[in-house]
Amino acid sequence: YEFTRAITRRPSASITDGLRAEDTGTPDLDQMLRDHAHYVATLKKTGAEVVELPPLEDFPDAVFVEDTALCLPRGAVLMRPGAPSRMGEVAHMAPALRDFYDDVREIVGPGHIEGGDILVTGREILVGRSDRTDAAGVAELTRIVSDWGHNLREVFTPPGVLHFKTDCSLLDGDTILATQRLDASGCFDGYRVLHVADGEEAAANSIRFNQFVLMPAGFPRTAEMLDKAGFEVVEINNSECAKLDGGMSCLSLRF
Ligand code: CIR
Repeated sequence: YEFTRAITRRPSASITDGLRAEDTGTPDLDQMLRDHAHYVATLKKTGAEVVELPPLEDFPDAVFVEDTALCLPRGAVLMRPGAPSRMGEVAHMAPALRDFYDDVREIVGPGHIEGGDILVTGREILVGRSDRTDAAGVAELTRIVSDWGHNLREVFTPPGVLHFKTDCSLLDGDTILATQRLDASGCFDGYRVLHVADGEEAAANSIRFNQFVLMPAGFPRTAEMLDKAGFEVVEINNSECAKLDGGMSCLSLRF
């Protein structure tokens, strides 16, 4: 959770065509741009260098950069999204990663894996199988990260939940914020787990970035719980990304 850099991408007008499980309204670009600017400014406030890549009109979901790569201390891995419309985003991310990493590897398939299903903790890498991430994708990533000395553990994203990190986030090396439904699967046994408040499940897609916990706004009981637990919470409006099943983690690659 201590980072010196992040990569983001500005939302494009095509976000109105972004993928969503359920139609809850058309995202508003101006509002999303304001929220995105607040997000980027918050990351920068920690002293981190934040790369802001230009919008990609041809890829409506490209603002959700997290799904295109995994950034680790010794190298980065380009993902192979399970959503066909998102596959082409990866090639647009590759040059930005090569600016920072000498070792950039790639999931070549046939499996699929998206960054939203990967949680890196202080002791291991958890990967949740989901509609976007399959066994072959997990197996290919396992081979790559074991070269860099990481243990990877395959777990499962609850049915109906887009990504593993839709329902959890890392608060410190050993502490996880999670929904009850995900924690009930036992995947966090041995960790300290804080639960989001009942009815505030969407608050689980938060991120710890240096001194801050960036949280989607509108979940007051979870925000208060985190505050009492000693975390410095910054609430960021997420109404427009939420219409596309996106939250705080999706909007950046952090390393
Ligand atoms: C999608 O369905 O792929 C996008 N609309 C949302 C991606 C959210 N990404 C994430 O949770 N890491």
